[in-house]
Amino acid sequence: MENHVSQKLKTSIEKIMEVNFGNNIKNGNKRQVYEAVLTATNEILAEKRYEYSKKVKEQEAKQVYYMSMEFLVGTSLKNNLWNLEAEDDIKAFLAEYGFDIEEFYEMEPDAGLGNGGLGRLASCYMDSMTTLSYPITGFSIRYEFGIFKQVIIDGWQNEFPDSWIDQAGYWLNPRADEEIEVHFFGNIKEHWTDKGLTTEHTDYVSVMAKPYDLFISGYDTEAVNTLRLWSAKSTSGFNMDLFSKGEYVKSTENEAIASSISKVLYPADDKIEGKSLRLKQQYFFVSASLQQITKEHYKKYGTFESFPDKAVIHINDTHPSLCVPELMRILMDDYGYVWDAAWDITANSLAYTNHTVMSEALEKWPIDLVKSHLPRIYSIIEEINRRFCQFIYTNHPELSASIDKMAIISEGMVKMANLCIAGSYSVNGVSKLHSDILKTDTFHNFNIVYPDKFTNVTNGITHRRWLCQANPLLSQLLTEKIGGGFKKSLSDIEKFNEFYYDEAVLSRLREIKKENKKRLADYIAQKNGIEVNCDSMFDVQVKRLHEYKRQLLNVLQIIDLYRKIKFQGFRPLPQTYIFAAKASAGYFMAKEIIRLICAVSDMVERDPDVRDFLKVVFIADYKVSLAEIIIPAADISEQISQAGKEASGTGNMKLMINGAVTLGTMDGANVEIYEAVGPENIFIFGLSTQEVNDLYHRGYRPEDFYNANQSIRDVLEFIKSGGIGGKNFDSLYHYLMYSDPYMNLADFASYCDAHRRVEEAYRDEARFTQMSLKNIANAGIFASDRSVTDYANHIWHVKPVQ
Ligand code: 26W
Repeated sequence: MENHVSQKLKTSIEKIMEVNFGNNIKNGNKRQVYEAVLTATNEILAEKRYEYSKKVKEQEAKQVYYMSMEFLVGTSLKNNLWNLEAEDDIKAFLAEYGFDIEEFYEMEPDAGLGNGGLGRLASCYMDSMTTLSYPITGFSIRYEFGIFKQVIIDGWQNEFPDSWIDQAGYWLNPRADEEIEVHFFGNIKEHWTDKGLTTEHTDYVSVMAKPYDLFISGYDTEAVNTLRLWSAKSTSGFNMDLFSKGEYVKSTENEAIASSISKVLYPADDKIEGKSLRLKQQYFFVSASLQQITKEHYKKYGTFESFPDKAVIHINDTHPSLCVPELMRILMDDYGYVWDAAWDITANSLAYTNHTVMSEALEKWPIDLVKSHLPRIYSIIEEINRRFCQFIYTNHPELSASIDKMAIISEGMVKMANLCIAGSYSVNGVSKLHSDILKTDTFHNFNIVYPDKFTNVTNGITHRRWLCQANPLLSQLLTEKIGGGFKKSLSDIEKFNEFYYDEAVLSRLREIKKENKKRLADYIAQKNGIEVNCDSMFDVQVKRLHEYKRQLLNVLQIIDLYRKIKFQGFRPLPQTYIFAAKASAGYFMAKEIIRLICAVSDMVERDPDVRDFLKVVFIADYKVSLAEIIIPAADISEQISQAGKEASGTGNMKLMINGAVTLGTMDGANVEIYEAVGPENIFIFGLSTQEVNDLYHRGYRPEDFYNANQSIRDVLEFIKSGGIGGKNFDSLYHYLMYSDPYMNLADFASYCDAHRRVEEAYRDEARFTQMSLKNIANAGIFASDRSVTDYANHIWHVKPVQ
């Protein structure tokens, strides 16, 4: 029976064809009907949004405000139609007029408003919060250009602008009626009034923040939440005087300066870019969002005493950490609260999640930069720091020696993580191991001062996108065998364990994996011109390119295997190594590693002695929609970061639920995957976090491992001698021989041994399929539905609004 949403959608599509194009679906062209379908779907969400937000207001429900510089949304049409349970109906409706919905899915560009894990996690959480009917609003920036398009030319990464709005802007609902002004630069003047010392901000430069709302759908719920994206524009706009004086460029200068704030996403992932524009971006969306949130709260409740009971502001890593001083500024300067009252409200309304322990990613801003760009904010940070240091000296004199490490302002820098910890009531990591490292290492002094603040919420993924929509064949088999309940609550998927010995199910799983491999093989043939063997084992490593994620270790093992096949008559089972990864634009070593992977791929492709056993493919321009094609086709999930470096990982969870078996170190959430599937359904190798720390302290010398291992010597000398297609990789040879900071050589032998164990397991088809089934059936806890419920119950203390 067709659901009423589908009916409304069809009517609306026809209406839009008439109104927007003076046409009808019968005679409309693909572009027109594409636009009508997206616009109609957006309208349905807008109506549901209106109803739901009314209910939230009526029930005076506590709301979550999720502050993030990144939301890696991907495409939205398929997800929204699937969540609205209208996909099949609309597919059939369009087919009646000769339109293939799959073509519309391909026409929609990804909304790539993020770099990697942190941004995608935020989007998975928006889907889960909405499906579970929790009221949440996401806040970020409407970047005109998202994450760059990656084009590989002669093995070298080139970046091109990603103009996504033209084709996907239909999801963005402009709200000019809710524009907000944000102030930069200028001076602060303090004067005593009858109300005490007040601070005035003068000679500031104003930027107008214009909101665009992206509606977030959920599955089987009345709820629709909002992701509000701020766009920057000048308050003074075009300068007619200058123009009439012929100063054409100068006349548009203000607009250019203002709009540059929301022009482009910084492509840095795990490495800070201390650029002033990045600081302006952070303050811009934080100030606009907090001004809106406080204005709405005050209009409704007339006081901020109740603020911590009605709102929680979540800081997604340190990038929105200016929430701490900005909320203080608003409460004191705009609403006249005294310091202590303002601090009490602030520190009880903010919660912070850390996503990395990489020192180069822990943001610090030069004092002068903050002082010049945000004078009022800096004066408040100074006072927060003064009171914090006082508190430490008084209450924890034993920590006075490490005040420089704990202080918010020290060594000429403003340390954003310390500001977040001092100004939030909750600090959590994103996997058990990571949260332990935060407490025992990264923030151990703070854990002494605030033991109750530190908790853990292990990451999760929305299985509706990453299983049901990306792998419909597997989703169908699960529905047949265990019912459809798992779509709403993934804990049901555990029932699939009952089919561990069911031959029919096991062979169906193999067929499904083969189908998904064919789909990926077609993509690779089209994009890379490489024919991959779908009967070979697909070994996949897809994630941002970073030294600590050790794509280099993966390619070193491949070179070793290549040499064993070519020179030692080794005849392994056919295997295909698939890589996809973007490197931050200025990250030379990461780009060199991409160049090596591409060179190995070419070398193998040109080698008749080897290419029937081995294929290596680097698929360019990794993004959400590409991950949705690669992940369902994977047999092996490479999660090989140096232990202690990957905070959690979420790709590991996506690959697991699609039946890939993990080959990994005991790092991040791999440890919890190991606990979920048991030692016989995962391949673990390498040094543990403790062993890594011990080796560091003993002094790690990569050449010791070179001297002790013939294969390492063979592989490195092969690289040095131009063995890889005659190309020069001296920089990587020296990097491995004389620094190798992430211990690729120390874990090489154990890693190669693990690969031999993988091959042996994969040869036993029935056994391997059972391992695959175990990974699917035990993925329930890695649902982002479980993660957000943990946040809701243990950190945010919010209830669903039915
Ligand atoms: C300042 C530049 C910058 C930009 C982004 C520094 C750090 C980041 C992010 C924190 C990097 C990131 O995405 N971290 C990843 O977050 C995921 C979600 O929690 C984790 O699963 C990954 O392990 C972690 O690397």
